[in-house]
Amino acid sequence: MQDGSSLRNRRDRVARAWGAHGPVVIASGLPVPVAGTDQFHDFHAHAEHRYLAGTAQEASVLTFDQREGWTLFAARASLEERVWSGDGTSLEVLAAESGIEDVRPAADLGAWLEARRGEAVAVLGNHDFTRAPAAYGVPNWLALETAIDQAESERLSTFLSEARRAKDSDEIATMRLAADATAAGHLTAMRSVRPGMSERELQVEVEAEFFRHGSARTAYSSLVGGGPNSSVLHFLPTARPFGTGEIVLMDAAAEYDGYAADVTRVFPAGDRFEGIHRDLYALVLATQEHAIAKTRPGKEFKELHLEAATEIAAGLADLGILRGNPHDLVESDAHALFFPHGLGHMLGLATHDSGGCLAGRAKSERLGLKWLRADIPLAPGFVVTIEPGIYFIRALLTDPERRRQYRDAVDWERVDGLLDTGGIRIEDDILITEEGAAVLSAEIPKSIAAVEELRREGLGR
Ligand SMILES: [Mn+2]
Repeated sequence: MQDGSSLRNRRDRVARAWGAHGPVVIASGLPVPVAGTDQFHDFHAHAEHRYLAGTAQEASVLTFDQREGWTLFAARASLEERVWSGDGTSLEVLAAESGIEDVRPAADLGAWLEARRGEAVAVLGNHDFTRAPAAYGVPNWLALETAIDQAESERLSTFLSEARRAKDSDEIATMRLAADATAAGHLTAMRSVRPGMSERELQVEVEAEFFRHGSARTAYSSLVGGGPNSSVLHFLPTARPFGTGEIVLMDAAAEYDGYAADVTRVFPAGDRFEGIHRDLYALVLATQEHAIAKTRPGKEFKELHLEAATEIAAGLADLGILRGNPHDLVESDAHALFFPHGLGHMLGLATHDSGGCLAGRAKSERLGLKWLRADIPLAPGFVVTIEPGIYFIRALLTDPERRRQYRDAVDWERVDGLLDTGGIRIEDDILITEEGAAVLSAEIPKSIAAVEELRREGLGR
């Protein structure tokens, strides 16, 4: 999706934001071995390298020098690697993909550093570069006596995180493809689930559909929890079968060309949301839709979070689970016993993308705010998730200390009867536009009527 000219614009924009500085080295990262085997973990190029180079090669280094501009140093396959893994991407192809004219073999990086002897270098990307320079083609690292400017490295990295907040048109197009593949997976999974099917079997259905739609891997480990397992915020699927009358929480998304989607849906294993599940689902959905409607440039994400928390507190009070005024309940973090995480986070080259906190803002230690991953005024081009939830988490709700602290704010007898309820989260990916917001994952049904219709269809009723 990225083309060379838009990558050149991106690099120019970042170089201007950086201002005056010495040479910069931005490493992609080295393959990470699986200890005790001859295997490697799935390679993830560092987002700073991928963002600026537009490529995701192992052991690659992008450099910048204000006099000479950008150079990409790429690892060349050894004879053994060519036999077992193939020749790898040619320098010509890398030049075309990155829009960088000056692409050289990694073995030339030492000479580039030698030519800058005595200048302090900023190191960005994967810092394994300074621990294993030989693996990047620089065996004579110590002899080069390269001085690394830590403060400058941090300054440039911070600027880069800020530059990456607003996505350019290529990035948005790629994120739409990630959302489309994700939608295909969710639709298939929501149709195919049935009582007796296991969490693992549903994971297979959703992921297969991502891959059929052009995704090379999932954006994160797919989370699938049935029944009480849905109350675990990040539950990895097991062989446990879904029971009749249970709900399923599925938080799963495709990665496309390095860009993540991040979507959660909850649906019945049967064809209807029943009882408390129906009430809680309606409350989470209304909260999510109101939050999306208020999402626009200039809106403070933390404010959006606190408004959603207040709506959840009011709804839980209406259901007789919390007691008191919703504003007081949020002030005392009582709502966070049921909604402990943040309303959402930045999304992009990482699922929890960089740049979520405005410089100078400290993270709160309050239960209701400590897991909030974004504290920033929204601006056009940002992509965030909006994902309120309500959970019955035993670790929080059976803790004697919390029961004392929130003695009057919670109807504990009622909570005792609901401990196996599970959890509900509804999550979409939101692009901030000039006028407001666009929901990238809008194709995936979430109204009770639409979800139940899909379930009836799936069960052939
Ligand atoms: Mn998320």
